[in-house]
Amino acid sequence: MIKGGTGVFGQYAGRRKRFITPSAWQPNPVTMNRSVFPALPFFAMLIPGLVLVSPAAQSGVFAFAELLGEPATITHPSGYTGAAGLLEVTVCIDPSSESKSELEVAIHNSIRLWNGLEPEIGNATLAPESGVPSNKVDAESVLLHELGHCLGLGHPNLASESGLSGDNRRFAKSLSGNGPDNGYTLDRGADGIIATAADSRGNDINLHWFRKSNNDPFTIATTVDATTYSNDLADLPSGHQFATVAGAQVSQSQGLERSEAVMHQGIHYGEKRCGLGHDDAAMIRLGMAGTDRTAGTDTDYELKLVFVGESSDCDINVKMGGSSFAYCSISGGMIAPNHWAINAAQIRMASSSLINWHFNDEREGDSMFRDSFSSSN
Ligand SMILES: [Ca+2]
Ligand SMILES: [Ca+2]
Ligand SMILES: [Ca+2]
Ligand SMILES: [Zn+2]
Repeated sequence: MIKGGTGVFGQYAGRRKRFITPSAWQPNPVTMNRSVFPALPFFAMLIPGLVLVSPAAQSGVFAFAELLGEPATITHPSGYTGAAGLLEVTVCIDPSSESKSELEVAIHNSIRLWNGLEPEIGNATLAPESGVPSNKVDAESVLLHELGHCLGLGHPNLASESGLSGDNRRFAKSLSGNGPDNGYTLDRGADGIIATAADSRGNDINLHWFRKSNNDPFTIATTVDATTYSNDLADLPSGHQFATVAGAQVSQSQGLERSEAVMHQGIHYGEKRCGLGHDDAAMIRLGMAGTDRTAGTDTDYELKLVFVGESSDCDINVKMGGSSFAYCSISGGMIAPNHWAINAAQIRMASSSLINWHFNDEREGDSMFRDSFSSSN
């Protein structure tokens, strides 16, 4: 859908790509504000068998950076205009959704995590440790990921939209580069491990923001802004060749408990991501540093997601039902050079008749609240 007279519109889902770029489009931030609506449905394909046969398969990136071909892009949640303050983002369940009471628990728990911004090591567990049956997909983990897209985050890994398959989707998100090496350059480097600092990526153009001091996405800087994070490879620590991705295999290669960025595409049957990764929290905080990319100034915002209830009139509307596995369809406008804000976001998750969803019936945080009352006698 293109709204307005001029616009850039793009849609990609898996291997099918379609781009329409009206010739009238000009990169002018003043006039683009209202008229530019890139819409990117993101989704993780789940192929039964592939996931089960390869259970080991599958900081951060902003939505629109790849579509626009512009590494400097930072995408903010709905409502941010460049002014300081509390940014409330509303979340609704569409009245026509399936499994509304189950989704409400998943939304409650996911909002708690995105609002908390408390990264965890060991956040990605597999069955049986996860508590998710090995023949089911954890709806809450998928919703948590899709909410991240709705807030402006992309995949830190090349993912399905690269057109690549299998393990190659785990390399760090990049543009493929032009010239003689115009495809993705997928050399694992001396360590043989995908998506590490030793990767040799030829002319691929990095889109993955990393912590300048250590290029370690399983850590986070005290202050997150453009003084501490970059996606310019020239800012990597000495000896590093590319951005390290917060993928499960990389975490285990570092001797950590299994950890993976929530925004890393690809989830397995029986897997649960029960907390944010450091990379996820860092990307939200980088956005919160605002249009000047400097923390502690009058462009900074605090992000607060708020659950409203049953409606289709929120900043983010969630609906279960339909045939695609899961995606968040977003549109946005430019608010400043290289800064975009989402202006509409819809999450769609497949019908329970197609995906064997697991629903967590525990509202996190509530039990602790009740305990604090009972302990007072
Ligand atoms: Ca490597
Ligand atoms: Ca290349
Ligand atoms: Ca700022
Ligand atoms: Zn995704």
